Amino acid sequence: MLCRHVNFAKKENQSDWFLKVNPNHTIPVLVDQGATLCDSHAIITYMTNQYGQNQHEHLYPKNFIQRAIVDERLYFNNGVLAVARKDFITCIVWGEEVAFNRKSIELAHKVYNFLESFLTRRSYVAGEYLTLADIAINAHLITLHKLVAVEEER
Ligand SMILES: N[C@@H](CCC(=O)N[C@@H](CS)C(=O)NCC(=O)O)C(=O)O
Repeated sequence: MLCRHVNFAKKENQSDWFLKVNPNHTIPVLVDQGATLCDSHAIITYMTNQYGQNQHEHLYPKNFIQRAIVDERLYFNNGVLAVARKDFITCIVWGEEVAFNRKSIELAHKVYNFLESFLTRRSYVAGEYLTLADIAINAHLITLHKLVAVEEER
């Protein structure tokens, strides 16, 4: 496997070579078996299906309903959590002068309430085992937490 670092500081994701790979100029990107995947959720589910060993099956269960629950959380991560942390990325990572949007802060609290409702009943966001949903949500949560701190106790 060949890994290539994309230098955001030099806006390499806007360069000609990268735009040929992903016209949407986002990372991560995976090129495998002649196909290009430009979304982290598509990448991790594909990687687990294609290269995951049997002992890692719990990460993306084969059972249809359990898998649907993991998928639902992944869509939530992409469609809700990612939107809530957009201001953070724009301001901190891209250095743009944006005032944090009040609606994003409200959305962050809604996201935390939603996650809380899962985690009070279960140990992980999609059940009793660690799944791809926990890994994907954690990646967004650690940056959103910098904008709107998660309360340690309620
Ligand atoms: N839904 C995509 C979102 C990817 C995304 O927004 N990546 C950001 C970095 S965290 C990016 O590359 N932004 C650069 C840009 O939009 O130009 C995924 O999960 O892969």
